[in-house]
Amino acid sequence: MTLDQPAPSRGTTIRSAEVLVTSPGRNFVTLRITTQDGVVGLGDATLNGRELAVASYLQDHVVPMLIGRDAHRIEDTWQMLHRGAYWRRGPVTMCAIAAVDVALWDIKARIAGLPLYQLLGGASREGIMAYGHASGRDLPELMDSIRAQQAAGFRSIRVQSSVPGVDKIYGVPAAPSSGTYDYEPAQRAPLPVEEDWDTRAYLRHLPQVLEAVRNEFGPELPLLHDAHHRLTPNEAARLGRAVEPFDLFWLEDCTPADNPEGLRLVRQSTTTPLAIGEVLTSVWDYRQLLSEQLIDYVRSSVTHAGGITGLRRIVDLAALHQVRTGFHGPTDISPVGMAAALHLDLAIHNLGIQEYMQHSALTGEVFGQSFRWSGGLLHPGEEPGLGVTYDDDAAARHPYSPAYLPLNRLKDGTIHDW
Ligand code: EZ4
Ligand code: CO
Repeated sequence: MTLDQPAPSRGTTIRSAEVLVTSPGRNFVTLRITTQDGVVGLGDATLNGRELAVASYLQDHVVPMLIGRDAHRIEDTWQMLHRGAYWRRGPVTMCAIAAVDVALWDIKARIAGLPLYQLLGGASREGIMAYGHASGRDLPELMDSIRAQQAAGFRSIRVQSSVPGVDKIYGVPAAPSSGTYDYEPAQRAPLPVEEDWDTRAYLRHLPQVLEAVRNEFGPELPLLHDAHHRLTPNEAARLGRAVEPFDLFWLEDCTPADNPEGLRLVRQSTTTPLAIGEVLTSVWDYRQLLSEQLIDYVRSSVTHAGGITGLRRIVDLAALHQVRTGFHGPTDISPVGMAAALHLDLAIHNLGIQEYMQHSALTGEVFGQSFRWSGGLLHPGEEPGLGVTYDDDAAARHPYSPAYLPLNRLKDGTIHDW
């Protein structure tokens, strides 16, 4: 077939595709695609703690298939990489596909001379509501952290807390962060660090924390919380019910989504809104969750769910079931992935909220960004394409450094969901 082999002289033919690994404070993998005409597109391929697997997938198996293709053919390229691999779904594959997809959207929008959101249907709103992150080892520290997030402009805030009897817990840095919240769960070390977990202590403690926060800040402030996959459906049902009086915007990952039937029990037991999906990578992963209306918010990211093209399939299925979005936006989504999310957020109708954890100044030395942040709202800006640049010299100053997400153990040493 000649379809996949456009004439090499065409200006939009892909001339090169480079896999770029850098670590300005944390590891990032970026795909840079360049056309014969010299138009450059960037895609984020960062998979926290498994970065080099995606880099190899791209370098060894995807890049050779891209050279010589027409950069304009985004859907065809997506289908080629998805169906053509034979092996389906999974974070490594979908992250690699995402990087190609986003880089091609970046190129298409730069050629059009438009910010990417204009190609996705144009703006559906003035700006994107974003939530920040607060945490504390005790209540006074937590209240200070919430105030610091409000001072940084956030109008919606995720609340994580230490639990008495648990030494190290997800979402709470060992020391209070000054200014920006810079929690990074992946520790730079040759092996994963270990955290611990006690479900009964957590279920007793969290409702008291949320009650204190609600009393301190009043009824208006939207509050979120992440249970990070640690509960059974029955435990999640009990927690959802216990925190109902404190009016959460959402309870995130109350159970692992591997068992969607389990969410039926949670649903029947509580009206606390549920957000799930940061580890899900495909619309197929969401079919039951959405068609049975078992969740309220979709948590996937552009970076991990097959790019703009892959995530849009999930967003549109969610819309049929009155489910809204809350895309995953920790600092392990690179500025390229965040920009792609913001363009999609601005364009879609069923936006809920966007997670926003500001990147460090060091990360900003490598990735130039053009988004705006004001009044608690994000906007991707008006630069053609994604609006993100990549500085090779700055990137070279920060070579890859092994880092892993933690392991989680119960008191008796059993591995638990982290
Ligand atoms: O643990 O991005 O809601 N946010 C989260 C994150 C994830 C990390 C994993 O890489 O759960 O903090
Ligand atoms: Co989460």
